[in-house]
Amino acid sequence: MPNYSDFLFNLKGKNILGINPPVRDFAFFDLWAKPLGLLYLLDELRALGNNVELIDCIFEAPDKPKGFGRQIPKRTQITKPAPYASIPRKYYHFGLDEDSFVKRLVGIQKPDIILVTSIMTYWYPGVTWAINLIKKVFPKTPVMLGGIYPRLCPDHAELSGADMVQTTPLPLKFEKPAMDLYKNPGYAVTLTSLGCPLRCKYCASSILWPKHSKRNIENIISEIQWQQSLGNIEDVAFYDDALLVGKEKHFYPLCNRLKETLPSLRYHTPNGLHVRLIDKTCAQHLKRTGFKTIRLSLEGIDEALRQADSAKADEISFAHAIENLLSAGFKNEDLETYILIGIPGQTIKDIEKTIAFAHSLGVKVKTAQFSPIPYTPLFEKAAQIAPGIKEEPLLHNNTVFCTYISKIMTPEQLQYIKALARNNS
Ligand code: B12
Ligand code: SF4
Repeated sequence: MPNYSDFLFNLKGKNILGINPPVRDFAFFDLWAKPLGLLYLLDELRALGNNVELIDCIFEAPDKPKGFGRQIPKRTQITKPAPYASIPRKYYHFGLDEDSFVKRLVGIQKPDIILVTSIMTYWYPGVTWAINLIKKVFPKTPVMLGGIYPRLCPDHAELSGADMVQTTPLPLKFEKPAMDLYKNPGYAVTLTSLGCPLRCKYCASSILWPKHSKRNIENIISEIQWQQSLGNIEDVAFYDDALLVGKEKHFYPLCNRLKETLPSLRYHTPNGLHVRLIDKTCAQHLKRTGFKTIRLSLEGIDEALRQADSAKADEISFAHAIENLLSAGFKNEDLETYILIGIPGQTIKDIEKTIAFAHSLGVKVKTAQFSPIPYTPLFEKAAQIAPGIKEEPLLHNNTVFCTYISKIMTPEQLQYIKALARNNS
């Protein structure tokens, strides 16, 4: 498996350009979605004596604000790629268009190497679009592709047009993300821990991060302080998979330091929190520290989910978590839970039951549609229904997998479920 870490960390005195490509998808929401891995990497390469620059195709094309520092990017409707041809939904390019991207490339100091990141596997069309244009402007400059897509689809990513593809984990120091490369970052981002000790059958966390580890608390504090010093920052998003695991030794001391040093910031957990771990003390820490957006992971109370999710939540632990959060001072409208829909074996009745349960506790429901992720046990199960997912990452797309690809439910059933989830009366 190609590993370019020695090559990267021996670079010195070079001009390095980082690229966050546009997203091509049916939908895209900015849930504090910065290219965090690339930003940590650029900061580390700068500390080694290189000059770094960034073109973020998403955040350099803002359309309208979405609250808490976020922006919805500009979108243009484009032709669907062949595997989506029969799907009756509009498909978009989110971010800089071709002219603006080329203009940015042309205006930049000639790079010695270009680093392209990637996030969702099914966002690869934005990656290949960017690499193709980069190659037109800088035909001789080596392009390296990294991020989640080549980690999970290494063979496919070899066809991206990049000269080097990093398919294995890259050891980083995680000092601070290079957020100063943005004119106006809007919000701060952080990762207080890597990976997760649980093993849900639909999740790639343990594949991407085989070991669960926590970062040094003082480093996290200085990293956030530094981002705050860039100006205009009132919000911080945590990207952790398992923020609350080992909470007594890590999360509580971190909360105490955040309250002491950064009391005016609002904190957000766009990834769901483990509800089993939200006891009274934990709920009080979350409230006192200034956590604002609390997303929880109920996922589901049906048998198919029980089998898949390493018992991370059940009715009793979920009800206790809500009670604890409410008595700590959160309002019902602050609390939203993910429920996972469209996993193989789940029925519409199962989903109705989970939604009714969450609503009975006054909690808002956010439906998260299942995306089959390579190397996970549920990927294999999903491949029995939709074998094409093994060859074509576009078919992992959460927006269309459960309806048009696996046909686990009809589009009408999905609309019905979404309406049911929204209707909390
Ligand atoms: C934060 C997060 C989100 C955020 C947004 C993230 C973003 N930036 O856009 C939110 C909450 C919005 C989100 C949403 C979803 N997510 Co998510 N998310 C994550 C999470 C937890 C962390 C990503 C991250 O930033 N990690 C931290 C950084 C440091 O890691 P990294 O970027 O991988 O960087 C490392 C390397 O890749 C490398 N690297 C990065 N770039 C480059 C570039 C070069 C050149 C090189 C050499 C190296 C390199 O360096 C780093 C160190 O090794 C991952 C799981 C995970 N643990 O990684 C899931 C994950 C990416 N999400 C996933 C899923 C399924 C989803 C959802 C579909 C969930 C759902 N069902 O609704 C949604 C879909 C969103 C959408 N619009 O389609 C899946 C992937 C699915 C897929 N098919 O690709 C993951 C892997 C989780 C899982 N369940 O297994 N997500
Ligand atoms: S608890 Fe969350 S991060 Fe951990 S394995 Fe399960 S889904 Fe993945």
